[in-house]
Amino acid sequence: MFSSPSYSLALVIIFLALTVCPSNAQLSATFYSSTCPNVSSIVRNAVQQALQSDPRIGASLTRLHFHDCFVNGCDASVLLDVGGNITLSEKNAVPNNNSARGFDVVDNIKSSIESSCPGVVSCADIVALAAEASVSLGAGPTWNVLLGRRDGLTANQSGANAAIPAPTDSLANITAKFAAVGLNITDLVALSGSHTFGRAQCRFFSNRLFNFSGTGSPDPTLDSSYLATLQQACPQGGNGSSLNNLDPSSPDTFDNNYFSNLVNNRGLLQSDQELFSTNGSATISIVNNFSSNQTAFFQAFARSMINMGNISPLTGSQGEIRSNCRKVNGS
Ligand code: HEM
Ligand SMILES: *[C@@H]1O[C@H](CO)[C@@H](O)[C@H](O)[C@H]1NC(C)=O
Ligand SMILES: *[C@@H]1O[C@H](CO)[C@@H](O)[C@H](O)[C@H]1NC(C)=O
Ligand SMILES: *[C@@H]1O[C@H](CO)[C@@H](O)[C@H](O)[C@H]1NC(C)=O
Ligand SMILES: *[C@@H]1O[C@H](CO)[C@@H](O)[C@H](O)[C@H]1NC(C)=O
Ligand SMILES: *[C@@H]1O[C@H](CO)[C@@H](O)[C@H](O)[C@H]1NC(C)=O
Ligand SMILES: *[C@@H]1O[C@H](CO)[C@@H](O)[C@H](O)[C@H]1NC(C)=O
Ligand SMILES: *[C@@H]1O[C@H](CO)[C@@H](O)[C@H](O)[C@H]1NC(C)=O
Ligand SMILES: *[C@@H]1O[C@H](CO)[C@@H](O)[C@H](O)[C@H]1NC(C)=O
Ligand SMILES: *[C@@H]1O[C@H](CO)[C@@H](O)[C@H](O)[C@H]1NC(C)=O
Ligand SMILES: *[C@@H]1O[C@H](CO)[C@@H](O)[C@H](O)[C@H]1NC(C)=O
Ligand SMILES: CC(=O)N[C@H]1CO[C@H](CO)[C@@H](O)[C@@H]1O
Repeated sequence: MFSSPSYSLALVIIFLALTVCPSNAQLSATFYSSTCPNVSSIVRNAVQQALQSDPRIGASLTRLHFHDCFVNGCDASVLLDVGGNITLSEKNAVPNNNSARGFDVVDNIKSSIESSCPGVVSCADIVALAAEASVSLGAGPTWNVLLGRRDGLTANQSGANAAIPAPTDSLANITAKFAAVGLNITDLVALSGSHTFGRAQCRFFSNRLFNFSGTGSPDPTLDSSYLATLQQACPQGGNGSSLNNLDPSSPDTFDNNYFSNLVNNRGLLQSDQELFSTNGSATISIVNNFSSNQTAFFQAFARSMINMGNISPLTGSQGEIRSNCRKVNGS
């Protein structure tokens, strides 16, 4: 029975299914080595050029990859505009509306890639490559970006509202949102280190400054001189869109100062400070490690970016390669 032809045939079919079935395909660092060998340098050059007129853009592109991957996987769903079948875009979801940026730079990168290697590189891979280039050009770590993602055909606005953590979420809530996409607290702490560059609008942390959780007082975990600075920058009734450096000590550099800030009670967002100030939390020792050892942070960050980039990619014949990152093909 074990040597019957039908049993052997079944084994061959199972083997073929495991080998070629698209849903089992893995991302690979060499995915474009024959179809677009220069893709990484095209992306890197475009990001470098964009940084010359906008020193914040690297941070914005890094955040786009996060907001893409947490919603229906890393499928460039965050890039889709309203139009065709897309009625509720992720761009208009609460975490992104008037906040996510870098879409025009992604378009520029896409058009340079199309002129070298038309129709082969996905928008989801462009965002992953742009995040790595941004961190690396900001003096942070480098890593080999795994590639081969394909672009989704849908956007999920309610999913974006539910899955992307809010800055006022408790640490337990944020930990649960990371766990929901297969990321643990080491990933959470390392990836939160992205807040070593970029800006945040007053409206995302003003709840901490005057009447925190209805207590009538500011967030007690906020250093008093930093509090005074922030109260001045973001007065009650002031402009909630005013921008503040997430890491005032080195606003555009990717380093481990974010973690020293946390240890000094100078985290900007509630979600940042919670990593260090939640009594008894296992995140505290990870913050201490990264604040005292930038090499450890860089190593963990690179690994966690790869973990995040692996969230439910579309591969093989799933999805498509968009020709315009803002639209599903044919719409
Ligand atoms: C842990 C939960 C997180 C929360 C609650 C959170 C929340 C926020 C908020 C509210 C802002 C300010 C946006 C604005 O003012 O328009 C921001 C900025 C930013 N976030 Fe996060 N974030 C989190 C994790 C992450 C992760 C995992 C990454 C990347 C891997 C990331 C990368 C960034 C970057 C680079 C910026 C600056 C963007 C810019 O200047 O355009 N964040 N984040
Ligand atoms: C790759 O692109 C860079 C800059 O865009 C260029 O300097 C280099 O010559 C290109 N290499 C190839 C093999 O096309
Ligand atoms: C997004 O922000 C604009 C203001 O720029 C506002 O008019 C619109 O209602 C917001 N969209 C959603 C879905 O909240
Ligand atoms: C939208 O995103 C949410 C949260 O990640 C998820 O639970 C839901 O299945 C997604 N919906 C679709 C239609 O993909
Ligand atoms: C998180 O996952 C990584 C693997 O990516 C593992 O090395 C690490 O020990 C895990 N951390 C925790 C706190 O479980
Ligand atoms: C703080 O907020 C609470 C509830 O939102 C409110 O009842 C209280 O009056 C506020 N206190 C001050 C000093 O504004
Ligand atoms: C609020 O601040 C933003 C960002 O600095 C600026 O673009 C906007 O014009 C300001 N709005 C008002 C009403 O001052
Ligand atoms: C955490 O512990 C410190 C010192 O024991 C205490 O002052 C603080 O109130 C506690 N914080 C919370 C949120 O329980
Ligand atoms: C810093 O972290 C790196 C990487 O994890 C490790 O090899 C090194 O021993 C650490 N340095 C110190 C002083 O702990
Ligand atoms: C610090 O972090 C690095 C990188 O994740 C890890 O290898 C090392 O074991 C950690 N060290 C301590 C003391 O937690
Ligand atoms: C739009 O949705 C309809 C119905 O679900 C589908 O038949 C059509 O192929 C979709 N169009 C595009 C461009 O995705
Ligand atoms: C661990 C956890 O997920 N806690 C809470 C997150 O927030 C919702 C409300 O938005 C609570 O119902 C959860 O229990």
